[in-house]
Amino acid sequence: MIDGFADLKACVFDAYGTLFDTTSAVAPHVSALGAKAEPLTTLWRDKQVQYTWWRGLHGTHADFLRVTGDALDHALDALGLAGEVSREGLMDSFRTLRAYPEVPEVLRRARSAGLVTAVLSNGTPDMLAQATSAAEIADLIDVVLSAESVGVFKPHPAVYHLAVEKLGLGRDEILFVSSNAWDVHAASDFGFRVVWCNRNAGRPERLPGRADLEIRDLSELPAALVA
Ligand code: LAC
Repeated sequence: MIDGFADLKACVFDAYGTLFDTTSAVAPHVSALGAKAEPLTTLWRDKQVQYTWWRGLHGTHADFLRVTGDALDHALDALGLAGEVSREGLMDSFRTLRAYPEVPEVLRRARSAGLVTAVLSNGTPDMLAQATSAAEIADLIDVVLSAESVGVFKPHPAVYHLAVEKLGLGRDEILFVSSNAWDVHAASDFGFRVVWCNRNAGRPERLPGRADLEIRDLSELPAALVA
């Protein structure tokens, strides 16, 4: 077991990119998008994350559904796709993303290891309810926490504090799991134990905090949770 993992009480997952495959939003529309499917996937996600940061720094919060739609509109415009593909179809797909295949088993194994399972995400409560239900994992998650409760997005510390407050645990009793490197660094700097699910073989950011453990996909997580 990793140093410090014996005291863990909860396993808290980021949602988008970690439990849910954001590339699956564009997948049903590939025939309409052709070669622009991949650039759309990347630009949409990049702008979505950038817009959350902009809103946080500028102090002008809007919920994650609005930010996701704004990011999509920018990406469709930038790629010359406005009017060429169904915006509403793409937004519907984002609301019902597929979970990565290993997710249900990993949630079950985290529970068997005695941990509370939770999600801590920028997504709105409605988006998270819809996504967990569509992916049939809602019953495997004990607590769903949305940044909407604090009106600011990650990596603001108020969002990580929400988990401490709602779970009633110390920072070092929480294991936070994210695929997003910037989220990993922030959660670690906040005081959580952190696993980086580094699906795309990214290099570490030059930011405060560090992953306690780096894995390639979530199927490697259960082994780290048992002695
Ligand atoms: C989330 C984004 C950051 O679920 O992936 O909060």
